Amino acid sequence: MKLGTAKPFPYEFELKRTALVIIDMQRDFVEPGGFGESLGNDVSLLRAIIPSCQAVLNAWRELGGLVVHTREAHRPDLSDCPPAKRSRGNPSLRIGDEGPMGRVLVAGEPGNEIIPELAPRPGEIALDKPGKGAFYATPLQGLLQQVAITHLVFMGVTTEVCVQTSMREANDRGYECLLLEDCTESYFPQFKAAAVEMFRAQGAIVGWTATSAELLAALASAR
Ligand code: C5J
Repeated sequence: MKLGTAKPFPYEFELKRTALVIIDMQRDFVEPGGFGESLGNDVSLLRAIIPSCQAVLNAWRELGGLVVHTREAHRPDLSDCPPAKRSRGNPSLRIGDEGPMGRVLVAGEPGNEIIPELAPRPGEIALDKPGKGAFYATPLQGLLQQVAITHLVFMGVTTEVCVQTSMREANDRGYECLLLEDCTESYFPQFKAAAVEMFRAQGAIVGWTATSAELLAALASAR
């Protein structure tokens, strides 16, 4: 398949060698009343991408493509949360504290679940990651190698934090990465815009960008 209008130049991929990676579409980041909102963020910005993410996920599933979901999640004893990470942010609501949807960024808590609109299905990979990147302290690379994945298509939040870190980690590991611009969002629109420009600058130094419409058209022609 080829996305002829991807930036900065066409992106080619084989579905069986490509995984759709959905970063951290968790209730605590995306839903009103969660951790993200408690930090003063407007979650409606993030909620706006749910329909385009759903459209891509549904089309990907119909073609039998591999799907990877991630959650920013720590063990209940916080042994995988370095003090340097926990001590920053909102001092009155830290990682592991009791928040509006259970303990903040702790595995198994209600706020840590992926939103129901994009909930993982049996057979899909769903990973807890204690860092911002999807590869750090997770089995992701081994799982992708087992099925000979070479290309990754990214969606999720937030663009300049966990999506950016994951895409850069993937790029350094040799994956050909595409970011779907209308399937990723930030609480800070200017940070998203800058991150998107950075990914594709200097001849795709981190990877490519495209819209969900472009990908959906390519997937439809493969049916
Ligand atoms: C943040 C994330 N923003 N998933 N996490 O802390 O981007």
